[in-house]
Amino acid sequence: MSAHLKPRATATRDLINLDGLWRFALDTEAGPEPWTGRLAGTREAAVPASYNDLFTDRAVRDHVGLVWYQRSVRVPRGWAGERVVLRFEAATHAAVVYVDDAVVAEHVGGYTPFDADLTDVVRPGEEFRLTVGVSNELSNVTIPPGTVTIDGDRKKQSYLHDFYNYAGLHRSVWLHSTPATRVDDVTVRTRIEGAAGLVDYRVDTSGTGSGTADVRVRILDQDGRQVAEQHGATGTVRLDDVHLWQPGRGYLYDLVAEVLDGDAVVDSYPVPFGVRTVEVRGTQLLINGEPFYFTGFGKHEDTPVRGKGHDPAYLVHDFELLRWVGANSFRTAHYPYAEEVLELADRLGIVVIDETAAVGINLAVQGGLTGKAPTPTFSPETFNDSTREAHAQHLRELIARDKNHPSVVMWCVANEPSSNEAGAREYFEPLIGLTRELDPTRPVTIANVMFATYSNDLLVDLLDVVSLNRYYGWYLGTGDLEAAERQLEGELRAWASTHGKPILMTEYGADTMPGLHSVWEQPWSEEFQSAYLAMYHRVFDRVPEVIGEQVWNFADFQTSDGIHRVDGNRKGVFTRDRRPKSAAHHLRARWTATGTRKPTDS
Ligand code: BDP
Repeated sequence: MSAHLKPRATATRDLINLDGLWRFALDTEAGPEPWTGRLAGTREAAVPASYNDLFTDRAVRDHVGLVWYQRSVRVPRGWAGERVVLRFEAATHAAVVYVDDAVVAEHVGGYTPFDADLTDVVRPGEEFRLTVGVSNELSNVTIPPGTVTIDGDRKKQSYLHDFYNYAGLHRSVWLHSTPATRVDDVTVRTRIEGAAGLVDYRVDTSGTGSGTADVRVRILDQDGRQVAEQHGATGTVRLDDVHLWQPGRGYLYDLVAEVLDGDAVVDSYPVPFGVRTVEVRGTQLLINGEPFYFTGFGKHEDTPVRGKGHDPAYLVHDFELLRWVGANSFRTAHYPYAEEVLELADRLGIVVIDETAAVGINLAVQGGLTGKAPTPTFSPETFNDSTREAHAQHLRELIARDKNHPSVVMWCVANEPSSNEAGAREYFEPLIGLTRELDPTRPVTIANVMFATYSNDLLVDLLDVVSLNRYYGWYLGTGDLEAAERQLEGELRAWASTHGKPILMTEYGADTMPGLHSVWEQPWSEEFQSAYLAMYHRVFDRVPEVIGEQVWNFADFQTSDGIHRVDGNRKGVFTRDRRPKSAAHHLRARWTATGTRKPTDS
């Protein structure tokens, strides 16, 4: 069952967090039907965390297939008559959930939440055995894709993305109650009219039988003072003298959606929201009518030991480093991040480009790197209608979860697909259309790969912003920043003059070993990284259509093993443990002066 509202404790809802240590076993050790009893073995795994780096056993790290998590859960006595729901914020990449001996949920997609309604299978006051099988297997019809091969008695997995395929229960697990008659979903969209904010809202309810429930919405300001109240499941609330949500100043209101039975409040659920607009006009992206210049990074959810497990300490520290370095934005490369990340971005006013997990819809890159004739990316045997349907479902779940976050200003439908290849348009046009249908308020983009040029890209006219990932001076012409400067400028100007759209640099960067220095600015040295970034910045400042710069990457991150990687990808401006390389100081000087306006704009 897909999920909309994040579980919260409210006057009408209780919430229990199930994080901690769970029993853990690989499918190869767990025996048949491991959900029917206590899991074999003595391993315990932390939730939330990737399981891969927790243990010293390589068989766990490299495991391909299912792993099992288990714990017992007691339903509170007081929940009689309530709906009882289990919520997984993320199980990467697919999960099957058992309560005692029965399947209660299955979900595919590693970065979006899902629910299991347990109302009819558990009893208040009693304990149940919760067992979850989590699979890390990827295929041509999963998002992201991958390939599993059999090598003797082992399964091996390869994939087309440049980050380690961490898996497991990466985010919190909750047990919560809701009233039977309840708020199911809330959608908030905002407009600005002079000094007023217009809040268009829609509240979906369930369990109200054939009668229509009375819905009330109350708007509270950041100090908790009620500033508006209105009845009706849909409507528009006007907020005079509104406090706008601004980059760097994340003012939030709460929309409290209530289901009433006479005077009694049957259910109550608050949705934080900000009043702001986003619009692409000409070659600019406007937030609240003002041109916005993006500074920041493509990030990853990646930390030592935890892998992709959500960690509130790293969240706070990463945002603190963003502030320190003067960044005003980031892209959730290459998958939706934990919702807590967006909530903090909402509060702090950090601007987010929200990306799907569709990374690696591209067989041309692999062909190019191995010298073999490329396999077509879009074909019945490779990425096909079923892949596109999985991608569509992923978009539905992403937009359902993130639609109300003011920090999110743009959807990124994919990273570096083969958008110059036959079939790209047939694959992507319906997905871009679906994104716009699900959310007509935000611009849509795709992070473009270098092989898809201003003259052969098949998707650019469908998108609002041209987002480019480019590595002149690194993958192309390594070390020759003079040539790179000419090529980069030439390409940016060609996109600008051919397509007349705003251009956002969503990736540019160079692998850098911290502590390696060179008076000649040699590749891999800290000096080279700074010189490389400075060169890109000179070019951005000369090309008026460039609306922002997001360095690849915020921090070093783990990848699969390979001759191009030294314990992972080293393009971080910070190391994996978040220490600055010297380029951080270059960025800090530029971005603290930039704020939200392009350095060349006065
Ligand atoms: C880009 C990808 C990104 C990689 C980066 C790199 O979008 O995921 O990590 O290249 O090679 O093509 O560092």
